[in-house]
Amino acid sequence: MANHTKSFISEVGHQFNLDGYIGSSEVHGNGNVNDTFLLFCEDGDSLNRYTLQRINHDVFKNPEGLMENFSRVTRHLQAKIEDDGSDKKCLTLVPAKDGRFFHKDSNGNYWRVTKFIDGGRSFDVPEDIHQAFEAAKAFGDFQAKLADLPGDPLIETIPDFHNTRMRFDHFRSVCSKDELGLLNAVQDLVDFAMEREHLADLIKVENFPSRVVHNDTKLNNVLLHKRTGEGMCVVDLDTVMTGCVLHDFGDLVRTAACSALEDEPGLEKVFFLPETFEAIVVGYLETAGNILEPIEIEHLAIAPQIITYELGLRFLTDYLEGDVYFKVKRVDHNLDRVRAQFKLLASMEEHFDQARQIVNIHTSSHLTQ
Ligand code: GN1
Ligand code: MG
Repeated sequence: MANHTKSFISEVGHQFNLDGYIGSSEVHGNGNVNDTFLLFCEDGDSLNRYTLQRINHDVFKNPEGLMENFSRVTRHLQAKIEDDGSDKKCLTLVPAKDGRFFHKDSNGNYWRVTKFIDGGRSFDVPEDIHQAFEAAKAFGDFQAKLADLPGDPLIETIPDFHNTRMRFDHFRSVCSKDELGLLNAVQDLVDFAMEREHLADLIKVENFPSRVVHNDTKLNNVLLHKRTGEGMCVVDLDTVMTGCVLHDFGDLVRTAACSALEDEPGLEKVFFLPETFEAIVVGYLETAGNILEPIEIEHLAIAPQIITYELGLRFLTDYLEGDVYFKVKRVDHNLDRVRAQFKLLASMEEHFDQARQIVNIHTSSHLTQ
């Protein structure tokens, strides 16, 4: 679906209230689900940039409800940022010409536009520990700011998104059918997953405080200030909904306390980084520490293993189903992802005692404050 022509992208862009006219556009980012473009709008002497996204409605079945969440969340965050008088940023929706926050094209695709955030950078792998610390502060701050979101609960943009038990059961059923005959070649990965079934039941959202969380806290979903390195803006709000803070914490650890890319084929390069983990714990507690309950703190050390396992299961399931969900850029891309995630998980398991100690050190002082 990423193959939209430039003229089509311009046509879609024209449905929104942009300042200036669209001079050019380019494909942007490396999301695995939506299609993202940058629009460059010429307005007299100034050049305005916007981000245009097609919402993948095979994945997000209720794009209008999703955009309602998006709008509520960004308005709430914006008001808080203004109250604080801080220089943090939040995504700003640009309305379509009909006043709605999305445009539905003639093919039934849903599009939205946000203002491009200047002055930030995102990283797939952190360059240093400080970046992981800043990202953790930013995601913790995001949760803390949304703790008092008024009104009805947000709609569930993807039901059971982090229901690891359900992900496991689906994986097992796909294995037992093996409709594409791919199972034999990946038996080692299937065995690895089966041996860890107990992880599927350790974090069930219904057993934890129900909060507004991000649910997709990869390191590259936070922009860090280019000059100061500080966390500046949390992006990718499609999965913001009621959930458990541990999935956010865990997913940041998965992507930031890891030595390599999520799909790194050279497995010897993939391992868990305990010092970075510590920086994430400290950064996260600094902003979200006050909202956390003991049951959440008790699961901080295990949470990264759960989410890494869950994502490994999802990638492996997608491989066995014929690459129908995640975008793939090369042959066996999903398999590279599974191997890297399972290698990371094994490395997390080796360091589990150390991770627990790190959490204990920082949370005991936190709890007695
Ligand atoms: C997908 O599209 P992107 O890259 O923001 C996925 C996440 C995964 C991630 C792994 C809606 O996110 O759950 O963690 O890929 N999003 C959805 O890179 O499934
Ligand atoms: Mg995402």
